[in-house]
Amino acid sequence: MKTKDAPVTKAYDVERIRAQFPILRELVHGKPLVYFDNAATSQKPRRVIKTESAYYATINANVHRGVHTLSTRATEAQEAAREIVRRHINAQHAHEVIFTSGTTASINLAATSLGQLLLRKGDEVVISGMEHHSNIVPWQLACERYGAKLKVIPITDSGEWETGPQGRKDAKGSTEQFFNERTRILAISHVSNTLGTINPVKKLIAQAKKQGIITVVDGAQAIAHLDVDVQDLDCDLYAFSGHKAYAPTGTGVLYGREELLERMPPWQGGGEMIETVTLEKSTWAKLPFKFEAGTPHIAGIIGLGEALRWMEDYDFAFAKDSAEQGKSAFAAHEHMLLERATKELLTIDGLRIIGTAKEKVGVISFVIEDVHHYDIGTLLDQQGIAVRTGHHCTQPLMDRFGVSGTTRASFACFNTCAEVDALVAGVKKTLKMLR
Ligand code: 7TS
Repeated sequence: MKTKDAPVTKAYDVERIRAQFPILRELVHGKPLVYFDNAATSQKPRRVIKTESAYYATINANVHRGVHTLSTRATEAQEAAREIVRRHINAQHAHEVIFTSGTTASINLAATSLGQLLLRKGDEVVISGMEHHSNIVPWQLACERYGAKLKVIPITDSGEWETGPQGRKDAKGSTEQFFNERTRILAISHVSNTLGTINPVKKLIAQAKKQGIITVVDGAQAIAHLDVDVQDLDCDLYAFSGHKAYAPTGTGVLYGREELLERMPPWQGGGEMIETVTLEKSTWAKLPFKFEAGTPHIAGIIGLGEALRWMEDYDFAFAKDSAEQGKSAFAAHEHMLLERATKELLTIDGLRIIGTAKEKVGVISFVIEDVHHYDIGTLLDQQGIAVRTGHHCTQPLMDRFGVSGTTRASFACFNTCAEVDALVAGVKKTLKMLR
């Protein structure tokens, strides 16, 4: 599809980016694919696909257990990927990076292990009302097991925490009413998958830390759009999925501060995670292996490393020597798409955007009076446009806004203005058919 993009920065060339994603040449129902479901999973650049395939073609072997050459090469490639992740999120040590199958597994690890370490009857865990089910249910399970309580930060009409500068404060203007002497854990998303809100996590983490509360960040929607720096955020744990950041599915990370990870008990037992095993008792391997039982997704992990390197090569935020250093070209481009989509969609009669926070990534959720989101999604698909419809695994948030679901378009670095225009035209056409 020909695009009308003006470069966002002097060097941003969306066609050059698009050329690297083979799937963008696919037709859907005879139409060029317009892929706006990046919050569910992003598409993969050729470099990542090639890296994963090259692993199987040239060095496939199990890691850490073998003396043979292939095993050594596979181990070195996997550990190189760990170092890339460390650098990308600015962790202090590579052994603070634990590989998992995704954000869901990372948060289940955190909730299971932290639950055992910290939670006692009457303790409290604080989450927010915009969490993905993956950052609700594991904490519910942990609370149930230890007799702890879940407390929830409410959400404003614009889709922000009601603790922020715009939100309701207590009499002293403080946000600390959510924390008390029984609060043990704060678990919050960096970016909302449904609303696109970028949450002021750093500020809340600082408040939690003052009270000795352990902080867990769900970074699933942040990793592809923000320059994540775990030391700057000062969080204890940070979870993300590789597949939302141009990497293979089945990959993810739980970053943890060394001192906390040392204290946390393992959550799954098996090979790799032990130091010694007798039939009476086992002892645990050093970090990070204590948390990595079983054979990992080696090809995917190596692909994850390549995806992060690919982002570092193409996104100025990571171009350490560039004049554009610190500015994310991807984020700026996606923001431009968001503004265009917001402006144009709002011209449609009866359309309401759910999530109007000031700070947003390129995610736009909307509902249209008297029209079911499922019908919109199905008819857009007929036009080659992939959007997601439904509750987006945020049912409590849907309840908060009094809707059963939304239609959601989520942008990535390869999307174009022409595609946004196609979405708007597609929604208008859909409404003509339905109304
Ligand atoms: N947390 C957030 C904020 C998410 O957006 C998702 C996935 C997860 C956790 C779970 O990630 P996973 O990789 O373990 O599945 N979000 C979405 C979505 O918005 N549409 O499909 C999956």
